Amino acid sequence: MTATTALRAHARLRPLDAGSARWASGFWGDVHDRTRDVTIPQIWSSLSDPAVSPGLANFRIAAGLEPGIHQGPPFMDGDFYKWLESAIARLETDPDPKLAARIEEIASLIASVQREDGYLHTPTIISARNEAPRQAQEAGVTEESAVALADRFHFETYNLGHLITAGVRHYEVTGSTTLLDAARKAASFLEDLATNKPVELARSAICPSHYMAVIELYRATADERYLRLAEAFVQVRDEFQGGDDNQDRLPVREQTAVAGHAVRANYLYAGLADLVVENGDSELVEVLERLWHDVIDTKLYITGGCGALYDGASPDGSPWQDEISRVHQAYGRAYQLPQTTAHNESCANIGMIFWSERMLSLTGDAKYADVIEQVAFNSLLSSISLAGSEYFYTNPLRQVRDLPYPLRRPGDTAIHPTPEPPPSDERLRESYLSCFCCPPNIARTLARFHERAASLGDDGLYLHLYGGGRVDVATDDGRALALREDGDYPWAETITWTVTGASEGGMPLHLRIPGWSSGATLTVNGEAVEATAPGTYTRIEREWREGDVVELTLPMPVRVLRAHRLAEEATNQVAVRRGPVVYSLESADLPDGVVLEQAALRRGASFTPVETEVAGHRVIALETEIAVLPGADDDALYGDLADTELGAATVRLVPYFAWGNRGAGEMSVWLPLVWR
Ligand code: FUB
Ligand code: ZN
Repeated sequence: MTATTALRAHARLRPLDAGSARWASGFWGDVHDRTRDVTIPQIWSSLSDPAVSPGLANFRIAAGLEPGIHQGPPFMDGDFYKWLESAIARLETDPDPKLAARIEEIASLIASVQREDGYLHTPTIISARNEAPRQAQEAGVTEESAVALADRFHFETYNLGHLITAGVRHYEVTGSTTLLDAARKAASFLEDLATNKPVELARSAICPSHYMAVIELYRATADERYLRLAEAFVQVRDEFQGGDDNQDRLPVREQTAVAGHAVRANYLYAGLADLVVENGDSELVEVLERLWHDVIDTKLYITGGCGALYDGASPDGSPWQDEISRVHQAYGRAYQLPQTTAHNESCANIGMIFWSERMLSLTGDAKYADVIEQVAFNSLLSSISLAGSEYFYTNPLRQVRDLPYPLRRPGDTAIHPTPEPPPSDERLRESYLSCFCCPPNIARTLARFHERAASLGDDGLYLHLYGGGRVDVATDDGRALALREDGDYPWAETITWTVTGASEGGMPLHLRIPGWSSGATLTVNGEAVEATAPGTYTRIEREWREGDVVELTLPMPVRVLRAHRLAEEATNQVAVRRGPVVYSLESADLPDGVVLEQAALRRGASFTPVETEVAGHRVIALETEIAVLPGADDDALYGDLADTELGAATVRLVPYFAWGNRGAGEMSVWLPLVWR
């Protein structure tokens, strides 16, 4: 297979489809299998069971197949399409005729609900079907749910965006045009808005999945209308004045700092990066690089989490009160990185992968792949249980007992209330969340995760992520290269690629030397090749022969990391990382009688990687001796320090992504450090 499309005029690197790059073994191979066998079916069992979720029922009611009213949040349609996208991805990697038939049936159901003008939003359509407008008129009240784009928090464009993406993927994978036709109609609806109702379009661009979507439609159809539509999205946005919560207080090109809802921000900038890959708008590239660095240099958690705040106000510190508005699930100030109350919505972390992979495609700069890896091994995987069937909405860096205030859970809003949130200190992953945006987002991201493994540039094959891949690529000039990756990354330091097929003429191979690494070594058929600096790609150019072996060793000493002086909540604390994996200490691994805040790492203590199981799943833990600090006698806000000796205990730190799989308990990524 070759790269997926001839478009992407300004891309340095082009993505590969599942026929060209796959996770086939090892760490990501296991995640792939789990996504296929557990996550995708588990989410379907929720969405298709009206006793659990209105996801499917809303479409059936909208189609007139059963009576009822719309239930769930207004973005439930979009979340249903995201599951569909994950199931379509599964068809691509692991064909399944029964699933293919079910997807086609669902596609027909969706298409049957769509209005002739392309609009599709089940709350409105159900309301119209139930004659709510007429009843409301008779009662003399306004029935908003029956009016398209009446309220920006109806999330119509978000829903249409995900419909378009699912339609494109369905077509690309199966050749069926059922959902693609619906996608085209949806794009026509958006086109009409751009022309005739630009304010409504700009106002309703919340969580703008449609920016990415119309570029995908452009790539699938090569129809320039959709590229023009993406450009119109930016233009109408820039003429509209909203607030920082939705990144529309300032025109995009004037933005210098990322603020507001982190999912919305990351989706917007990912969509703009997609646009730039097509139109080469160099001013926009600069804006995106500046904004990306604002996040990475000052706002990204060590786990790759995005969006520090449950709630805040923005712009920060403005002397003009009228200018300030509420933001939620949002990026905070530079270095404002609370731990227990870190919001870090799973969708936001995924959004950072989307944004970074597009920047990587645009520039070929390995720093973007570094961030994709950082998010992937930490905050992406933390958002799903090791079993693959429970999900987090928020991904904090610390979990403490007896928290005296509630942390709002997904769904605890006027739009979609959750009746009885569990205590904040028993935050555990759940199999169903009433605000269901994250689980199917996790599913589609993992089901398509092979797309981040490798890509093709004019100058050869680039391998970005390691963990059990297989690559088989060909270029238009007839050169081909196939590789099998073996190893136990991220647990083991050495990754081996064996050439399983090669054409005459060779194809340069570029291996990413991660930014976190130091002292990487590389051999080809046992002969040393110089590895380039961390944060670059090492290019290997030769005439490949079947059976050639490339071996990359990335030393993984355990690193003890500090935070910036302004990251106050991490003052005098450290975090532990080995390779790309960030570790955490859980109360389940503390001796009896020792509580989390008593645990301190020791400067100079050794950390021994040990193979262990967390909830029956193999991980590499780090064994170390900690200092046990004196505990507090009571819960007074302030008190004298106890005059006792430091204790000691041997504990195991577990990968952050594995925390919370052993029942309720405490956890922290950042820990105090004592000099012994
Ligand atoms: O926009 C859809 C979802 O709504 C987002 O992912 C969540 O953050 C919630 O605000
Ligand atoms: Zn979400």
